[in-house]
Amino acid sequence: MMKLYYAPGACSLAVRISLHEAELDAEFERVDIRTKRTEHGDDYTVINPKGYVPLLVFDDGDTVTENTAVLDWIAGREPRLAPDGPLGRTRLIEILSWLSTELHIAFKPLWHNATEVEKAAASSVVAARLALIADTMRHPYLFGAAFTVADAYLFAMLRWARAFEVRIPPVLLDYFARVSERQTVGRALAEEGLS
Ligand SMILES: N[C@@H](CCC(=O)N[C@@H](CS)C(=O)NCC(=O)O)C(=O)O
Repeated sequence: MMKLYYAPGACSLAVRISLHEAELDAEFERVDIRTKRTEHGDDYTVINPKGYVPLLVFDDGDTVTENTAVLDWIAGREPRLAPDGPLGRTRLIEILSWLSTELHIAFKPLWHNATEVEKAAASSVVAARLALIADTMRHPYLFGAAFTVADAYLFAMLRWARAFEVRIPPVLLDYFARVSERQTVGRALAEEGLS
């Protein structure tokens, strides 16, 4: 069976939600991203030299890292989870790339040992990028009526924005509440011991 290496509440939560949305079975192995040990006591840097979650391992042992690639693979298996239309897959990569290289990266000082000044600066960068997405998103989900893997990624990051008390536009707070109500999201949160 496929295996996802994850850390509770990390960006790998987006992958767990998306696997559930796609009804793909997987096992899940927890990684302590500080000590780089897995729940079975293995050295994670041997399994994934990047040291990051998510890592998806297929039945044949082949692996995929990077949220953009992993989420796009899931959307390839379950096209309902990508926007439709001739540019659907391109639009998906466009937003996943932005979520990863612009939004996700902007949180890094909040997670790590940064000064208060650096954290305040990071918080306003995150807030500005959330405002941009609030202005450009369709409703009720990022691409309109259908929930996609990009929504799972944004949801995981909105959890962090709330925890770090970043300013979140009201439209995204409503969106967060809506996504939270999905059965797959409730299941994923419960599986990671989160509420
Ligand atoms: N470029 C990677 C980044 C993944 C990433 O930042 N993962 C975080 C958790 S959200 C992590 O594993 N951090 C461990 C560390 O910083 O050492 C991706 O897009 O998948």
